[in-house]
Amino acid sequence: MTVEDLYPVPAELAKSAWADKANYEAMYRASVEDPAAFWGEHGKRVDWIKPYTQVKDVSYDKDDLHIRWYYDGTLNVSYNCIDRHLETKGDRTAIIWEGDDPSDDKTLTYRELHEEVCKFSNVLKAQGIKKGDRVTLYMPMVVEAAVAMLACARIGAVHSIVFGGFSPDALAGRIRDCESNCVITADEGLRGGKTIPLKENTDKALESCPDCTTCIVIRRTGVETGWVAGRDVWYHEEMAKVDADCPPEEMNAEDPLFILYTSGSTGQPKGVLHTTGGYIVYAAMTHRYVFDYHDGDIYWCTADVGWVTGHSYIVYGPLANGATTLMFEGVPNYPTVSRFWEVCDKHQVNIFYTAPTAIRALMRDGDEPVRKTSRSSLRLLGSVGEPINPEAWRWYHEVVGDSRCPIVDTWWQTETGGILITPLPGATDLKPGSATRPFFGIDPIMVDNDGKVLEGACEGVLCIKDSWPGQMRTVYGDHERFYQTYFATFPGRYFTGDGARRDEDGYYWITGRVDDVINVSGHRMGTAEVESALVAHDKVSEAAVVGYPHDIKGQGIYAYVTLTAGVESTEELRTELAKWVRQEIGPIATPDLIQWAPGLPKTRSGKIMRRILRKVAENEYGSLGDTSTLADPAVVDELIENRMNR
Ligand code: 6R9
Repeated sequence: MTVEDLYPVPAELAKSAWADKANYEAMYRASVEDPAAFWGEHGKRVDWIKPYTQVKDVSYDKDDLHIRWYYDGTLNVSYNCIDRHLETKGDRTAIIWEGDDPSDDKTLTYRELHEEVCKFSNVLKAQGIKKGDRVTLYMPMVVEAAVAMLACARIGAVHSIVFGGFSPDALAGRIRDCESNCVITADEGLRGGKTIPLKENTDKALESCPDCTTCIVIRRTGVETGWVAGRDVWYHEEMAKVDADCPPEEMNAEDPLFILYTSGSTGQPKGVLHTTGGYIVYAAMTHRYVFDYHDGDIYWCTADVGWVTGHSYIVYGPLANGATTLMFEGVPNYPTVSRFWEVCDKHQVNIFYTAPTAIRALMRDGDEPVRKTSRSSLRLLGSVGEPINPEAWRWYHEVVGDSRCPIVDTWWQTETGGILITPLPGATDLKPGSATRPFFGIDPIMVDNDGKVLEGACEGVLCIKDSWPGQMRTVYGDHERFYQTYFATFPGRYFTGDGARRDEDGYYWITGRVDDVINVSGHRMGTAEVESALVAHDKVSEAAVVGYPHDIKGQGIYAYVTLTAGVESTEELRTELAKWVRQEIGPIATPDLIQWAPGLPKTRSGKIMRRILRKVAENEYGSLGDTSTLADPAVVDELIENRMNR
């Protein structure tokens, strides 16, 4: 590590930040030495109806797996995100909404947000939605998405957001898995000037969801849509019928707040379940410290509310802190590639949080589209979703941040609820490409494949030793799968699925997934999901999917396809299969490269050797390693001969 590679904390920032180096060290030590005392204290960041007397009760044992925080306390998340700010910040902007079209924007104060949320809570109640019911949201990035989330939280319903890019089938599967009785959607979504037929997709999905009997529709573009009488209602019509009086429901700290489906290495997506008390404490505290949020700051996270980043760092964390949070409907390159920076100038954004894939894409267009904007309001930059390569980090730092703004590279997962490894801007010297150090209460441990704990500088699999309040509580409806996925591999620890390197300064460098999960533009995709979509096509007999390095997306999707006997391998079929996967799962799962593979490399026991497929996809077939256990080694030569990524 050369000296130039260290970006020290700016002295001014160390003075004004919530934590400087000494604070971080002292608080971190306290947090891991006595977690119950530490979190007992910080639980007071939120308002409780009945204060907790118990802080932590956790066991990772197979027969007794349970995670409980603040479990005898009661509270309401919507109250914490809205009502408690009304007295001092009622007229402060809670949400700045920036539409897809630059001329389309609006703001909501905390008081206005309160009124909307109370009214929509009453709409939900009028539709028969009760505490504990699961409500699916399939929505564009409109203010109503945040309103719907908070209204669910207010009445104790459990929301499950399905990203608007998912297909009708994917939506239906998620509605059925959590037995949701209500879906909230919009006529259409609007992104980058293109429409997304959300209501039409919902109609298709609901054909196979007989128990989902209510569909609330937001009018976004005004297009004509299908209508099922008795099931479909307009958001604006129902809102006109209710009053704005809706006291928040008293929830136990361990009552469910939301379910969010995410991809794993095997089978169907998992419904990650988060609960109320620990989640909101953790989201609020990480938002405050990681983004060094101070009253009055304008904060913008460019994620979609369909992903966990949108949950914790557009809606719950910022609003719990009384922040001004910006919601953006559009995309980075519409109408021009300067859009992000123009929005920063227009709304005087101070803190900007985005994904490496966006940075890499914008970097390709050069410095000028960035330089021509001011960005002088920016103070801090953030990155999330995948490892940020040092080249993109430096460009983000020098060009976007004018070498003035620290970058917080935040590592975390849907399962973790909030950020676990990250710099704190006033406390952590930065190294481009490293997520740096653990947040308070997080005790990372590195293990080798045999579960042996590694000390000092090392490379291995990243596990977390103890629990933290924002941790997921179960896989919805499948507690056994929760155990198997996260606690069976290295008993007694949370297994993250990520590989990492720890350097001599104790900094973590996340190297990527060690399981069959790939990360495409920061979106998690299980290779098994894409494979099962492919084999569902009648011309496909077998498929194997791997990731390969992609300049913009981080990883691209590379599919090896064995066709059914007698089917001809044509270019048309290639296009047809790509389209098929798009339809089955959604655009984010579209294979980038499809290679016809008359045979796949298998062991004698019939297991596909993915290691080989990855190497060929990476165009690194010179280092295939041991192929002697293959049933038919000749398959490999054929694969290399016809490789797609040259
Ligand atoms: C928040 C989110 C989780 C996976 C995670 C890891 C990758 C996320 C990262 C990162 C390196 C970072 N990941 N942030 N890798 N550096 N700063 O993205 O959640 O969609 O569940 O994805 O994303 O591989 O395991 P999720």
